[in-house]
Amino acid sequence: MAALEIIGVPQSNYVWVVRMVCEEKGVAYEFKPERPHSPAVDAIHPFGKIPVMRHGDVTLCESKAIATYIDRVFGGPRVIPDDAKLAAQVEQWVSLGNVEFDKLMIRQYVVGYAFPKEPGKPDMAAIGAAAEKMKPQVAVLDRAVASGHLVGEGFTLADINILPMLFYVRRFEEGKAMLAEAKNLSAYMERHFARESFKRSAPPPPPKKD
Ligand SMILES: N[C@@H](CCC(=O)N[C@@H](CS)C(=O)NCC(=O)O)C(=O)O
Repeated sequence: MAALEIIGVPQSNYVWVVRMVCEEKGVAYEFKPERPHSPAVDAIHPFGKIPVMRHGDVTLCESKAIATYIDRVFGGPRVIPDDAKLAAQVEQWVSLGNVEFDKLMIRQYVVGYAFPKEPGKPDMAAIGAAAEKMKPQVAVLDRAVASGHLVGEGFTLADINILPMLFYVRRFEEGKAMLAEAKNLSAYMERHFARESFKRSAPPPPPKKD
């Protein structure tokens, strides 16, 4: 069988998701670190975003599509259940993750800190406003993971999709405080951040500042 290639920088939460799917299922893959809009990415994604995937003559973009392909084509535990209701619930949480949580938690809050428009000067007013808006989202997730998983009785793509976002939010002051107060979510993070699949697909730690 042709090699499975996952393309994109490891720091991207969505690249992390598809790599974690591979690790969770025990699927071997070649990781090709490429930035958004590089020629290798532009050749597959119409808007140059990461991750993208190549498997023989199959190329794909969009993390959900890539994860679904890997789940169906390769062996290992299913991350999207066969059961129609559970599969639809996974779809629902992945969609909420990508349309609601990522937009606020990553694109506004985390990116506000990590990539400020003026280097070294994060816009604290915008970050504070994003943090306020995150509170109801955190409350929703805290209720949703009371059983230990977002969907059904098992670990699914719904969980894989949200874990890298929570990891990044917890790196910054307001996010850390908010998540510490969410007791179900704290227990959920402790449990799943310890998974081998999460650790093996994690980005390298950022360089230490002097
Ligand atoms: N819906 C896409 C989102 C991908 C995405 O936003 N990737 C970011 C990195 S985490 C990116 O490539 N950003 C570059 C850009 O927006 O130009 C997916 O699920 O794969």
